[in-house]
Amino acid sequence: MATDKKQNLLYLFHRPQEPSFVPKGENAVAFDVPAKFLPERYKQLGTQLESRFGEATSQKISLVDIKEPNLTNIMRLGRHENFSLFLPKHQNIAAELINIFMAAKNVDELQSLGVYCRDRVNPYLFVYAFSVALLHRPDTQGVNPPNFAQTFPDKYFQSGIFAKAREETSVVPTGSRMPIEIPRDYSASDLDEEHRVAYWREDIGVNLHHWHWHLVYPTNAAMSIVNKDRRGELFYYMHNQLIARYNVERLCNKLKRVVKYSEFEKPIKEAYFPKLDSLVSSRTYPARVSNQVLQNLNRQQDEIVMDVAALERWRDRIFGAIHSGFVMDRDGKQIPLTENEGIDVLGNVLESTILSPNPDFYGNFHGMGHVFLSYIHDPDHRHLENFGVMGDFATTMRDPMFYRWHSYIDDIFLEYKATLPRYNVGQLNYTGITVDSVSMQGEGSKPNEINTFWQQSDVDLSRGMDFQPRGSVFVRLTHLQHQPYTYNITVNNASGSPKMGMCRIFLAPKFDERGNPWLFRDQKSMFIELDKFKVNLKAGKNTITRMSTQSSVTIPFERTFSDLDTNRPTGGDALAQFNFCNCGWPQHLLLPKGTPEGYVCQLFVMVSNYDLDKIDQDETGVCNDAASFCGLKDKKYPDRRSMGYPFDRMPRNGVDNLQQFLTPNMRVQDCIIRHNNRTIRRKN
Ligand code: CUO
Repeated sequence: MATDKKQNLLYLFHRPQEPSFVPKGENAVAFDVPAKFLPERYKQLGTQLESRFGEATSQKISLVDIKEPNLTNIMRLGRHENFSLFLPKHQNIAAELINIFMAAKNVDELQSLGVYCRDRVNPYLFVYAFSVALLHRPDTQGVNPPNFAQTFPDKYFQSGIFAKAREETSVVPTGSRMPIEIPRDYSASDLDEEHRVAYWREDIGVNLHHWHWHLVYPTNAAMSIVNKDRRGELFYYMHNQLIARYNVERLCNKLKRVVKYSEFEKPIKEAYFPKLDSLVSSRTYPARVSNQVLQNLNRQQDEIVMDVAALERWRDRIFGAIHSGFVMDRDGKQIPLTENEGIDVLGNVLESTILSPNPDFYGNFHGMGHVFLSYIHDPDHRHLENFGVMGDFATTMRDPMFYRWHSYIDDIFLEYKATLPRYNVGQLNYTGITVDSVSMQGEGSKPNEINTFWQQSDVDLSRGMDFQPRGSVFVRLTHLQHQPYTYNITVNNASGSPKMGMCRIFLAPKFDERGNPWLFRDQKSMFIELDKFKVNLKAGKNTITRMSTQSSVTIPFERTFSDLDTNRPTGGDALAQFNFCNCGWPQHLLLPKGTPEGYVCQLFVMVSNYDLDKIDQDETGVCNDAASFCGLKDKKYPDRRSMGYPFDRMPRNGVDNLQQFLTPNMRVQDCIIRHNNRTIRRKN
């Protein structure tokens, strides 16, 4: 059970650029910082600071003495630089800082180390490393790092709003302040056809999910943190689903599926102007104009000197591994890419993490792709420019190039998947179990017809911004939303005895870009997972109902958007349940937008044999509501099948379309997603 003392650690996330001795939060809590903890700059001002901030402080948190950690290497990243987890230099620095926090003997020591480091190291780096430590230390369970969009709103909200927010807070007293409205379209106009899906790419929930996923699955830290069950496979699957979801969204907006970025010498036609300013570096995230070409990198400051040819070399070696069926480790030993575990190895090779068996040989294909693209505007640092949004987990999903790049990564994984044995009928069917009917039904709507619309929600910005005077200041953003709905599934169990099954629900467009029915081999990559859950089947007829809000893919709306401080339960089980998990797809984007005329999709439901799916473990506990994309905290991935089953492989011979793929335990239902172009204000 969480204690109050542990919760004090959360004050370290408040206003990350202000020193720890400045009062934090509505209650004006400050750390009682001993003189030896103060950075050099403040040391000489010791007593003056005491009298200046002492009066404003209503509660002081005392700190235990610690041996001062050596931060020499970590401070090579300046306080006002931007921080990128794609840059090897920054990754190594982050791993070192995480290790310092992980090594603290207890919470008191962690708190002192936190205060000591916070006022010295780069604020983005601090928040990242401290969050990783809180998520992974046994003694800080129940301490939930705050919503990252509130700590660093500059990574999620267009820069224009900050001046307005400042004005609002200095002129208008708390309580009378008006929310600052962010228009739905701000990064481009409809002249740019890619802008049709900007509402999705720039969605705060999407970008928060991606940031949190990488926070839970770091590439470089202690082995105990990185080496999670099937993490390489989950890297493949979660990003595979992002691409599938993006493609469905594109089709709804009359765009073709995304074209993979694999020809590095060709100009990139997609431009992107992010309209984000970093509050830490006081610099704008650079834009990419149309028709730029990837360049060799020579950026001494970032310790990156690398030719584009390196990407091509790594790629060829990875394809070589796929087609020879093994990767080679550092000692030249072959590690076979086995039917079920090969994808996990390949995920770690491609990403690349410290689990990659041979990073010198297979390189850092995925990560350096991000880096090359993020420096395309200033490859040799002659303009002293920073990386673009592609260089930051918190912002990369805003850029159309994210999807082109990850589409290529996905293609490489699919090339591997195509080498695997196909599922035969026995591996798909569940003898005796028949799915007789499926439907999805929104309240007050016709069956199998779901409505989407725009919704406005308010988010409090005050925590991350160094405003005087204080108090809440809200931004009002507009995002896609769908009506809540229920699945109704009838299943017949003819086996004569009770059975257990895993119910797997997916959705895909019924037609391709040209309005033609799909070949199965293409449609299988368009299925987005909507839900997956265990079902008990009594002998005979069963009726299963399940609500859209229960999805194993999403986290609830409140967790994406609300001010966690205000809504946080105060302790006990409630806090434990609320805990941690900001990883998860946003519920408001569970479904694609659809079209005004009604977009035709195929709802697919399969009930598989739970005996072959189950993992023997206790799955109760915290953070278990978005397991499909995020796994279970400190547990095994709760499904023994290959991720993406049954759509993760090429179909058996003779299967050309979805209908031919079906076994009796599967069922398909046409449904319509209709977009209503109106905006509804969310009730707070
Ligand atoms: Cu999530 Cu490329 O891995 O951004």
